[in-house]
Amino acid sequence: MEIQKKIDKDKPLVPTGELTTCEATQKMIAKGRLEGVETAFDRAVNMKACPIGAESACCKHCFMGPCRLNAKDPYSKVGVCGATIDTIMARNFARMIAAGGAAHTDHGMSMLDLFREVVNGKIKDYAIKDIQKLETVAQSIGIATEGRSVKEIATDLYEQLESTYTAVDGEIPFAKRVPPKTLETWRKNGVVPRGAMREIMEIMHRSHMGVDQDYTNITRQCSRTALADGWGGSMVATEISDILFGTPSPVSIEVNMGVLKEDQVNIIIHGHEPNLFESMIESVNAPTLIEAAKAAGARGINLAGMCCSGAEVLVRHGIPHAGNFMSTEAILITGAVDAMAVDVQCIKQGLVKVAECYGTHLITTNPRCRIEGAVHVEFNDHDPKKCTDEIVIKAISRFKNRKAKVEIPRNINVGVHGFSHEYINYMLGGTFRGSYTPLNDNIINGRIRGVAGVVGCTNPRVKQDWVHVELVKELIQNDVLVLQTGCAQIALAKAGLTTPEAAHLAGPGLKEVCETVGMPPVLGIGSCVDNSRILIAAAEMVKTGGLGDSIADLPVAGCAPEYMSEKAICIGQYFVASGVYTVFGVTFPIVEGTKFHKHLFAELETMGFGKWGFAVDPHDIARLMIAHIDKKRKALGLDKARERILMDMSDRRSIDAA
Ligand code: SF4
Ligand code: MSK
Repeated sequence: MEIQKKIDKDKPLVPTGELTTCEATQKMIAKGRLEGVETAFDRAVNMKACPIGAESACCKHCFMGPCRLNAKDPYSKVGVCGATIDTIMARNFARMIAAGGAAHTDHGMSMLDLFREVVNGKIKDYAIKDIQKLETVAQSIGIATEGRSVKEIATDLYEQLESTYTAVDGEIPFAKRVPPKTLETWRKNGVVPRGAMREIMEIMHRSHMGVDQDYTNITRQCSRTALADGWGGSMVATEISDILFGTPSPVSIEVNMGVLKEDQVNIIIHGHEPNLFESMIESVNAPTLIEAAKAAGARGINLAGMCCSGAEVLVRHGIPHAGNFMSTEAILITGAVDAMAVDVQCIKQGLVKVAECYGTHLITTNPRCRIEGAVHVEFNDHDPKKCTDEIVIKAISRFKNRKAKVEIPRNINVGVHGFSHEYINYMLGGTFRGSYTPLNDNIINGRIRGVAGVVGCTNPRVKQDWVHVELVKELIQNDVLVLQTGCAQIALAKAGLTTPEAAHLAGPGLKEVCETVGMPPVLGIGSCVDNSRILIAAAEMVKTGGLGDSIADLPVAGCAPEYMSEKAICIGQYFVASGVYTVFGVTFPIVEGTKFHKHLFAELETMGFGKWGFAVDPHDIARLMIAHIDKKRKALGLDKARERILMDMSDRRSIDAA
């Protein structure tokens, strides 16, 4: 085994229990340290965040700079060009949104390219799996379905949805799904998106040196670009993936590193786009490849997902999920992973070194994402199994020649995930009267206090999973129903909170609802592009009635307590622009007390949008979210004031023991 020799054995290391609450990850960090293998956890300790960059008080948009302002005294200086702290921070924020939105919309466009080629018959390895969903999506944007063939409907749908990306003028197709009063706010403020390409191009232009230097005007384009992601690129990705691969409904899945099997060929898929994984499922089930694995001495081929690739397929096929973002290096330290195939987004370059140490094949598959030192086997939708078969063959050869010591943590947890908007509708109302009325009724009668979206990544700057779990425990104990996407839901699944049995941890009202319906108090609904499902659910709550006229009226709040990516900033901004109070943890890339900060954290709400919030401690985050939910309940005339239940130590112990 090639050792990285990066770990300085004489330097005291942070105890693993302070880095993560995930036991399996703790064990693997410790094993890695003994074997001289470094992970992002140790790098984060050694790489202190730059305090000026952390608050976005620097600019390198031209070569008269780079310019650094003083975050402690933000109005004491301006850049060489005269740019103020507000301009600099707003431009940096805009570019984060451009990058995050580009990632989601490019993913969505890839799904739409695939859909087009399936519809016109040029791709035969995939087919339209959910015709009912095809019809519903088509109807939602005014496409006639009655008496028309699947091909006719799908062709029209493709043509309309293409404008989500390419329209140079007008409004994106899914603007038709936005509640009228929310749409009115967008129109009044000039933020209804045109095609994503136009919005991303404009935001890059505006944030160039010497263009937009009014932070309120830059924020307007931030909202427009982010909405082109949430109600555009991401929503198309979700809807087309459902049409092609099936709309999720709840399945019981196993999570955590214990899903690896020592006597089998282990293959991990990590990234975001579902097509690679869908083809891999076929490859690992091919009799010839199973035979080849057996001939190599394995009992079979074991496929698991990580990060959002894992979240996509666990909700459609019940494929086990081996861990979230911060566990991707750690799992390689088990020595049991024979191949890790990746596509796009959230793939740490550090994986290459760790994979090398354990002889694991790290395989890139997407032309957008090659990594120096990784093997590239290109995935092509026209012949997908050529790539996935080759990955399996490489994994089998590594199994046959395994040299690394294998140590698989025994940790396995079970969760029930896959609560698509469609399933929530059915679950609450039944086949013949599927609707959100029972949800709204239970919010109105106070059994459910409100709804929270707790989403996003894990980040080595905070203890992995801890903030997610503590926050969600407190929310459900206060009768707040929690919806989850991305890596967040894996943190909660590992803590056992995504099963119907976890209802006993909820407050009395939410518990009663969960027990009646048989649902968990924490609903895992998909990957990070599937935050669009939360937008659809919010729109449906408004449409159902009794909770106000716009998304901004709803007793809901959002949070990404351990976020790390620019995509998360873009998601946050599209929730804020849609009317949702959205709290971020870890750090916030803006200097507090500045005009731009006040604009994002207060003024946007007075304009009819939501607003941003920030806190690091999970209980502070819960306090902010619950206070906001209560404020909205009060405005709707729903409430006598209710007390927020604070967990004392004995409560926490009883939850931990559960
Ligand atoms: Fe400095 Fe202005 Fe150039 Fe930014 S745009 S680097 S603030 S001179
Ligand atoms: S994978 S963006 S770490 S949720 Fe979507 Fe997880 Fe965040 Fe990546």
